[in-house]
Amino acid sequence: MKRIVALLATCATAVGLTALLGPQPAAAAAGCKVDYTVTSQWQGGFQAGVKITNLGDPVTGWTLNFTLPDSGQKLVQGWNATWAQSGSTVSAAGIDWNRTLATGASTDLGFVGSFTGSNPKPSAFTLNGVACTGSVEDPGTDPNPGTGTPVGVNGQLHVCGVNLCNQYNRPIQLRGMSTHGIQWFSKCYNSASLDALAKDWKSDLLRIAMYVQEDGYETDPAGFTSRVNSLVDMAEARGMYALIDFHTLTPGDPNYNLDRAKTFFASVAARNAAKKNVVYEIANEPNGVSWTAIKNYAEQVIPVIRAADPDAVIIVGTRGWSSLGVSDGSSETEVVNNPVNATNIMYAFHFYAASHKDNYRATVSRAASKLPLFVTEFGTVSATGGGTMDRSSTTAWLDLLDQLKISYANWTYSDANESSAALKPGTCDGTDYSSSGVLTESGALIKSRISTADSFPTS
Ligand code: IDC
Repeated sequence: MKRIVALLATCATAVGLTALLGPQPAAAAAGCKVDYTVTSQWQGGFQAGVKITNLGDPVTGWTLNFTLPDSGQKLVQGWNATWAQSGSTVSAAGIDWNRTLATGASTDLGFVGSFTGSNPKPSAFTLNGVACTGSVEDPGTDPNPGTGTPVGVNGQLHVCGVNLCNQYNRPIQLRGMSTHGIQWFSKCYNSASLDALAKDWKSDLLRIAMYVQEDGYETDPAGFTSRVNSLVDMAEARGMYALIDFHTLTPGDPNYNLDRAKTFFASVAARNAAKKNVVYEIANEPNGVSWTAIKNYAEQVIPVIRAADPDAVIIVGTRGWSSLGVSDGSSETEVVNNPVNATNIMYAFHFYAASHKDNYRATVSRAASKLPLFVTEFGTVSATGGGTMDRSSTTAWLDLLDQLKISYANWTYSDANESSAALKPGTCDGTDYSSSGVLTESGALIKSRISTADSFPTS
């Protein structure tokens, strides 16, 4: 087939082609649509999303080409494809998990570019040499709208490349909420509140924050293990993923809790091994401790989980309160250069939008093409969990995470008397979790982001 295509190309102007080659199969239908969006722009630079939709016959490999405007635009770095620039032409070639595109299928790429002067849209988008002039009505991503929960649609998750992938081996983003410390706010996690989370918020996941210290697990291991398990079941019954968060915080060295972690994870992994909705987060926020020490902890806890539950995704906290080291003056390179020796794992990144801004976002943009990242905790406020909500920083963050398909959980689905809480104080003493009146400013913003339709690929 390749040979014929090459020949056709060479002989494109020749007459009598049919006579030359004999009867031809009908030419493959081709066509494509490109949605190009500048998702953020700053002095001299910008980030763009490029969504390709294949409107022709299925392809098993593709290259997208486009022309940068004559304004000093340059490709700096791209993701979800192999990117190159030659002169003003940029090419992006499909990679292992997205090189097959069925008819109507889409894939999202993105890149960071630099520019001088103005920043117009690139032109002449082609897919495998065919101009992407197609248009489609909003394709709608769920073929059976209203049916299927996040777990029902996506099934057992795994890590593929730098992405979280579903049972169809396609990258997905999960958007959801974290509990507050279950030792303090257990009254907030009941049938009514979890129904609201699944149905009204359309949350894909519940992160179960089990503090180890601060009156948490260490005071009653059996009791907290059983409380976590029952929340896993409640999430499962509603089709939500459950992130089991071993919420270490103070002391910051996870090795302080190594024996407890082994005991806890051996138990929850054995008990939940057959479930498809469980993801393990082995250390919330290591701090004041080196990456080497965190890695050493991870390499002792991960095998304990694997022995009982071999196929689950496991998330490893990172240095500097899960900032990939940035809050400790380091960067993601310490992880890239010395990754945890295990497969099917991701790395945690946390941010608080009022405290962590452009340099943290730049880190995530860079790291996302090298490391599988999961934002297992973030706040719309300052790192204290209080203060004023930062709407613009939160929006910039969530746009970035959507673009990169990075999953996230917001701190917190609780009625704590602090601005990071999504529910107003006193809500959990009542029965209404659904009306807009129970939402804080942060809750309203986050619910509006989480409750939009998911676009989980199903083939
Ligand atoms: C905060 C809670 C607050 C509690 C404090 C100490 O919001 O009510 O008193 O912990 O336990 C984190 C941590 C998370 C923090 C949160 C806000 O993972 O436990 O919760 N935060 O400070 N990292 C950065 C911020």
